[in-house]
Amino acid sequence: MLDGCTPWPAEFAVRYREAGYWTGETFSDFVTDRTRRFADRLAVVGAGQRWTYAELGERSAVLATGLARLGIAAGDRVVVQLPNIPELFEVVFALFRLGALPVYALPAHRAHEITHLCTTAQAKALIIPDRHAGFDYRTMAAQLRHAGTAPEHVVVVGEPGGFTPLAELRADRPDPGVFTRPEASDAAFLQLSGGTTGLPKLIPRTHDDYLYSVRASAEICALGTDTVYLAALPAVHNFPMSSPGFLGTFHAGGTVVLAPNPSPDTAFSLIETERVTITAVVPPIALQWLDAVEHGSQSHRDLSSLRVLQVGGAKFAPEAARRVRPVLGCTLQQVFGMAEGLVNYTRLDDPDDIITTTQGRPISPDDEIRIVDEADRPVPDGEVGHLLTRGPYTIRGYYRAEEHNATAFTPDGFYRTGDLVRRTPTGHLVVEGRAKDQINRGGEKVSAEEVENHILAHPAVHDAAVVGMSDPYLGERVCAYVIARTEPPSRSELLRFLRERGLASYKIPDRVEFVDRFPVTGVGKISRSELRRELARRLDTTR
Ligand code: OOB
Repeated sequence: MLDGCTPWPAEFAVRYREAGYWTGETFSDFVTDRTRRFADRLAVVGAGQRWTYAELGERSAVLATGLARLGIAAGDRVVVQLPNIPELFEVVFALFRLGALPVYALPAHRAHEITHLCTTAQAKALIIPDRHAGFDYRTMAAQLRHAGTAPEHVVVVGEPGGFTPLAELRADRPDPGVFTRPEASDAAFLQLSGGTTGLPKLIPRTHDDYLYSVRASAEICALGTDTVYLAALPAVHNFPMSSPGFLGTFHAGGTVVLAPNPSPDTAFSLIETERVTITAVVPPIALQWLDAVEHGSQSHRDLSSLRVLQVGGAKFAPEAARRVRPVLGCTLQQVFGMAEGLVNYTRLDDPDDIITTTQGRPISPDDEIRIVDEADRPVPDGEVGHLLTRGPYTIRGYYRAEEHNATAFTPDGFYRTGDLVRRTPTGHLVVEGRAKDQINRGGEKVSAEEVENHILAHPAVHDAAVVGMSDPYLGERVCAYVIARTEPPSRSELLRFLRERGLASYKIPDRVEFVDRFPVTGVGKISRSELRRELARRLDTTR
């Protein structure tokens, strides 16, 4: 196994193989098999291009040959930072054919994060676009070069600006002699942790474990050759990649449509013209979509092909969840997952109240769920506690992070998710917040999520984010950031509204800030850590 990874103990590996979860299929097998099996079907639509599976297969074979000539070999790590363009799949499939490991970086990452990824992964190459969303990635790469932290090769999709153009690596003819089939039990790529603070940690996922989650997700989401999946979020994130995402769609022989951004305008026009059947968004985007249909600008769009809207990545408030079916005319599927492994889905045939009030249940019968108190003791059934998990597609350790692993995992291999959850009698999980997001107001615990849900119920409110602000007397107080729809309600009106909903007085925000937008992470989740920092700055200047 790749140095710096933690394998599953042998008895677990045996069990997961015997149960049929780990089949021995590798990503190089996946590429060869699916591009042949579905050869004539449409695989990818994006950036003005339409590729069949056969074309995707051929392109990746040709590029693999060129990458091999450049010196990329089995086991090498390559940081892939590409937006939602078809070349992303050409590159990733080429790397899979070589047995090289993509390290997935979000388009929103900048020199700071990319340096960290390149150094930690000891990457052989970095693959970037020329420009995207107003940012020049070549300038960033030049900065890395200057600092001596750039990998040996920098490959650019588009105008190379002094680096290696991807176009030049497309060999005349593919040479299957360079293709390498790795071990299915070895790491296939490095995914990033979704942490909203600090630098992302690297997550080694094996062929065996990840392909199991892809197959099982495709089945849960009922994907088939008629599936048209819209990648509206950055495709390299775990959610649009495998839950069931583009890999689930390729597994099933469907079509992946790439959206350059998830705005209602862009996404709805693609849904309409490509007859999209399923897509995935984070809650702030879901709210934008709901508002665009309900209050105007996009109400004329034909979204009738859409069967499933997946919402995940952060808590989707029940108040908002209930609007999905009436407004968009499709089934909501809540997805509570993490790049480290465990993914929960509400099932497509779950009753509406489960779909709108829970974050789903695990993929696998062998996903072990423990809900514990501060001392790792199980809490009584139905009560809120810290979620620990272990299973056939949840990692046993981060990449090259021995020290961190000692606290991020229990001695018997459970991953400490940092999430506070409770389990319903039906086995569904309800996320009550991040342990870190709980506000401790003089000993009274306030769940940011709960207060946000109440604020969202106000008709003039578009979105809300609640964070703790430090306080000399109580330790912390409650601050609500609110985006209003048009006319913001007055503070006193909003607070009265919350009291009338029967919210305990210690949960009523001590401070309300109206803003136009929230700071977000690379995948578009609200960044509470940035909000907290912003609040600290504000408090500092008003003191
Ligand atoms: C997904 O993955 P990451 O790695 O970016 O973030 C994982 C964390 C979870 O530990 C949890 O704190 C939060 O994001 N989260 C949710 C959630 N889905 C993720 N919190 C509340 N409700 C949800 N539905 O975000 C991710 C990976 C695969 C599929 C979906 C999301």
